Amino acid sequence: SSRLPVFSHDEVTKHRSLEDGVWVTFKGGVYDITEFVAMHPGGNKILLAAGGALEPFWALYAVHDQDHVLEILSQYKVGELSPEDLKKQEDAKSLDPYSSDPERHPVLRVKCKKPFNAEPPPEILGDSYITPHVLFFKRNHLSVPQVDPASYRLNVEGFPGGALSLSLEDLKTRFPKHTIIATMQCAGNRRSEMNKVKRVNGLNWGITAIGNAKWSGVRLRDVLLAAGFGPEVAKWARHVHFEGLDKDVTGTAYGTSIPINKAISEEGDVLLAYEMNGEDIPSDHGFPVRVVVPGVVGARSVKWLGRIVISAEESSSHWQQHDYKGFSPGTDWKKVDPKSAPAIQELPVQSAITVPADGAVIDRSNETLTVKGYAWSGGGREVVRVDVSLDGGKTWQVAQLRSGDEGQPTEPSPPPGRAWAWKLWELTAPLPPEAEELEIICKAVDNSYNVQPDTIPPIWNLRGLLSNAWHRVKVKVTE
Ligand code: HEM
Ligand code: MTE
Ligand code: MO
Repeated sequence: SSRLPVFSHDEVTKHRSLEDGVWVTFKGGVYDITEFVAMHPGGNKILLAAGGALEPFWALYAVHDQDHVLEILSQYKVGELSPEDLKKQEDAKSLDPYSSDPERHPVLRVKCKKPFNAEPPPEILGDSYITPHVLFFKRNHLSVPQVDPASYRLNVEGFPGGALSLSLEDLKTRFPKHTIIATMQCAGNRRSEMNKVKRVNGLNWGITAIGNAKWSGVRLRDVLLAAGFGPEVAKWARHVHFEGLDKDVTGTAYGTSIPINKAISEEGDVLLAYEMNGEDIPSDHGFPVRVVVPGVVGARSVKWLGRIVISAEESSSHWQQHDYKGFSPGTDWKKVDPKSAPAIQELPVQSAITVPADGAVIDRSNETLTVKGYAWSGGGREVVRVDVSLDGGKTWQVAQLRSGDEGQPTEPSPPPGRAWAWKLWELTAPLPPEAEELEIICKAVDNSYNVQPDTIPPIWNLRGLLSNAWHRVKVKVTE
């Protein structure tokens, strides 16, 4: 049998660049991943492991703890690590950076433990207009930082007059408190449906990487004005960068940016929030201060906010420049050029069915069927209608929309262009006679008359983002 060569740790460390080749070790195997570097969904970070062990990095990014990742790695095996060096590596196993992450509710469906990513069951999400924080989806790229509220400082930088440093107390006392109800949706919500059409890379979110909360804090606009925003700064300022206090192995913080017009506009309602649903922001959602950019993809609502920088340029971070962009269905990992697409900001119109669940069985003795769900659109566009079909799209009925809990007073209509919150919807209709299986579909229309695409293939993209085709569930009807 053909035995692979044995390499020492010293030999492996010589291969740590694209010129000298990129080698890594994993569980005693040696891999030459030079060719894979450009195709890596996590970007250039992969080079951090060059010339050494993957384990400490994959402990931080446990998204790699999946069979398909190991399959990719196995294609690049070139040898074995010497047994002495393997033992040294095992002795040096690093501490778990996630040991201080908070407790989470057991009802959440966990997509990835480290970093923690989870979403609630659909039938529970659809039960409340305001999503309780324990049920609100959690999307963390890194471990949750422990922030001491007493020593917390928010640094606001990039202004000609110098930086502004604000304590939590400063934020709460020096600026007016502002509250909005806003829906937050991850760019990867409903990725699993795209994944079924053709494999995509990313957390396999169902339909509930979305939630609606009441956020209170100060307007970003007020803080920018206090830091020196005025006509002079407006001449060159184009973007506002946000940096979290969560840092990766290189000390790089989670970071991203939004356009200045959204940040500074009174109608933009961008918040530096210190409360979620009337309580201190929970640690998973950004304690003590997070950005809430309503109408915009969740990725821009930076949690554990440490730094704001006003700039002529977009953020240069991985999450602004490489991730969270949309591509053509024809673009694959070999062809993709991140510079060719703009960063996702406002999201397209979305809706999904939370009840009944796909595969549910309905008793024929029920004369009516109730279908429920959520609908939302980005950019402050209001959902004006949700159409529901019980027969795979042949006929349609209009669902009832609501902005509040069942039987409770509803929230007043938002001012034009500031519809940040979702609507819950419901349709009760006679159970179609005779049908043994129903294909239930929903689709929403916003006030720009934007509609959802009917199928996924024309919007499929390699990262599985912006998945907003008609939502379809199949149910069985039994005697
Ligand atoms: C994501 C493969 C090394 C950081 C991914 C994904 C794959 C992959 C397939 C997408 C997984 C999914 O979402 O389904 C690999 C292979 C590696 C490697 C084969 C080694 C040969 C590394 C290293 C780092 C890293 C060393 C960090 C230092 C990341 C990050 C993501 C990622 C940050 C994106 C996670 C997100 O969605 O935010 N990698 N990876 N990877 N990888 Fe790697
Ligand atoms: N902010 C920091 N600092 N770190 C993160 O990993 N994740 C972003 C955003 N803000 C993230 C962050 C992404 S991709 C989303 S979808 C939302 O937070 C999720 O917010 P939630 O966990 O409160 O639901
Ligand atoms: Mo996200």
